[in-house]
Amino acid sequence: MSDITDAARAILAFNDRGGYTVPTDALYPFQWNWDSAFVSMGFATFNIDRAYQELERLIEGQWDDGMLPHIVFHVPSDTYFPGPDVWNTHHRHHKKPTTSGITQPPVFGMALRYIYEIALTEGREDVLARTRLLFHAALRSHRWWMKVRDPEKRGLVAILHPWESGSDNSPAWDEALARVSTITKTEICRQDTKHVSAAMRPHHADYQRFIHLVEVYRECKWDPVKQWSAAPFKVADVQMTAILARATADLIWIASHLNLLDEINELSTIHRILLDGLRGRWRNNLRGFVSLDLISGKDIQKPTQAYFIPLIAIELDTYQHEAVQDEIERWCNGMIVGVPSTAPFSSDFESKRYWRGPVWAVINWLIVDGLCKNHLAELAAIIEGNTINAIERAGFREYFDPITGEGLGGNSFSWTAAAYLVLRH
Ligand code: 9YW
Repeated sequence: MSDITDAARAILAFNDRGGYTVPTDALYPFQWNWDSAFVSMGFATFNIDRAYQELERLIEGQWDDGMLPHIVFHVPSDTYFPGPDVWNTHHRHHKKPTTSGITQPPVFGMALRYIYEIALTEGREDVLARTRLLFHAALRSHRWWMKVRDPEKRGLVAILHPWESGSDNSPAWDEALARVSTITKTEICRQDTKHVSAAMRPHHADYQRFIHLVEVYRECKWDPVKQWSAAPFKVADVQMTAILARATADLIWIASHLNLLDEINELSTIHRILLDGLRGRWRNNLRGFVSLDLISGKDIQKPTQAYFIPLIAIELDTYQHEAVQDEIERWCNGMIVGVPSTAPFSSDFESKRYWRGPVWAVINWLIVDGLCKNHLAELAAIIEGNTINAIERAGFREYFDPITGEGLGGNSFSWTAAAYLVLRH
């Protein structure tokens, strides 16, 4: 085992707060939904029990309607804004930890399959009951997605807040977010810029809009039907839909192993609906998949990493196959490390600002996976190698400048450590 693999494991141990992992100390002091799913896969490369525990601690925060919240506030901390008081979702929970009121990409189902497969190869029959319990939690959350976030039955699930996307500050949201008011009742006490340079973080007006959205939904008392009608921001997101579709396929795989026939049927229907929805979002002229702004009714054409995420869920046709390969190569041309989160030729590109150019190891992990699934193994190997090199050169940083390879954002970052462990596995 290399020293760097040791270091990656040490980061997961350092960020362990008792069965769950914070993304990084201080900047993000709670349990984040999709971070934990990635982290559980990192743990699975060396500690199956701890991998299961990560997901078990996450579902402690699951809502009665099935939603898996984006943050679980297990233990109070004043180093992050907005905390539980701003969200004010307490009323939904009895003897459960408080949580935020929105969700994040459902990588959970992908993670569960990944760790279950490793457990099986290790002959760990004892994980069956734990797998079953987590499977049902995931299934409840997928039902929530379909019912609550695709009520108009497009085969695409919608986000009501940029924070749900996981790509919070992406230029993909600029136009839709510009319609949201900057007026807030809550005093905005940003903590992020105390930990990381303001030049790498969202602008103040964006934070005002983020908080305005929280207030709108809080006033709906977090009732999903009321939120759908009141939402001033509503985007059918291809990245989210692709992750949900892929996680659904992974749950079908688990259900087959557990011999859960009704669940296989139910999930297969969901899977078909989502694949149909995704296929309709391909644009030949852009050589990628685009999200749909449900308020303006317009395509979101901004070139971001989301263009390529559907590869994890669908098989490309021959034309798409070549187009995607050329497009990814174009984005990576001249970069020390690709794939940039916004295309370098775009006027929105900023190599150091949060989701507007920098490279995320977990996004590359998804792109590598999607390329392999689509038989583009050579390109996948290049991106994988560059990601590993970036981490080895700059450390386990939150994200990387694609032009210089410099490590940026938070330090000792859990999902970067997990990505390293999985890509090296
Ligand atoms: C924030 C924890 C989270 C990720 C998101 C990322 C960032 C938090 O950090 O959001 O306050 O802006 O955008 O994807 O889950 O790592």
